[in-house]
Amino acid sequence: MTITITAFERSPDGGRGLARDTRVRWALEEVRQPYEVRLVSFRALKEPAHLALHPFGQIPTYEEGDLALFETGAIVFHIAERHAGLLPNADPNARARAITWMFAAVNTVEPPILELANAKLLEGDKPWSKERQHLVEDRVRSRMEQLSRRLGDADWLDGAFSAGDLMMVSVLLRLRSSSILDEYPNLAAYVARGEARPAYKRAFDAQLALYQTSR
Ligand code: GTB
Repeated sequence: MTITITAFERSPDGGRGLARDTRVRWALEEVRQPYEVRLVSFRALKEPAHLALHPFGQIPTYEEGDLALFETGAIVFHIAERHAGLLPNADPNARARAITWMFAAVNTVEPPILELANAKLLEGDKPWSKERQHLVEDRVRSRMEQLSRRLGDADWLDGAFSAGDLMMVSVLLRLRSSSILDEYPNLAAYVARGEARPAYKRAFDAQLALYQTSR
């Protein structure tokens, strides 16, 4: 059955892979599933046809036959459940821990990182923005400190690479534009390991090519 995902018609990040379709593409590449991409304009995101797929009017969505999903955590989990390669199969406890890391990525680590991006993008011109930005950066650092301590000198968060790492690296990539990631060399190396995976490279190149050809 054909898998179709949605992505921005014009990516505001210019194809740097920061829009959330990249993590879905990455998961599909890891499990070697072909997919098609439907590009959606900002206006079309809020129109009924897209809202029927995604109640919050966002990308990405995932369609496969009768199934339509939104939320990257749920989409990547679905892909990982259906295809071998992203979740441990033999050990149910290891599988549960990998899923836990997926939730940790979107529930615990992503919120302060998003807050930082919003503080810069949406509030940068406010008179109080500098002061607030320090507070927000400290909240990010606090999470990075904890994650860095847990990762230690391991390659991945819990044994072999899993959907938990895919989600966590995807979330951390958003920190690239600040210097915070480099304050934690093991996390910077962790992100680089994720980006070096052939599946990530294919996903990144695919979204970049799309952006370049859609300009
Ligand atoms: N929790 C949802 C998920 O994980 O699927 C969040 C989805 C989401 O935020 N989608 C964004 C969107 O559709 C695109 S990725 N926004 C349009 C809207 O809400 O109207 C967020 C994003 C956008 C741009 C950059 N960038 O330019 O760097 C990075 C990330």
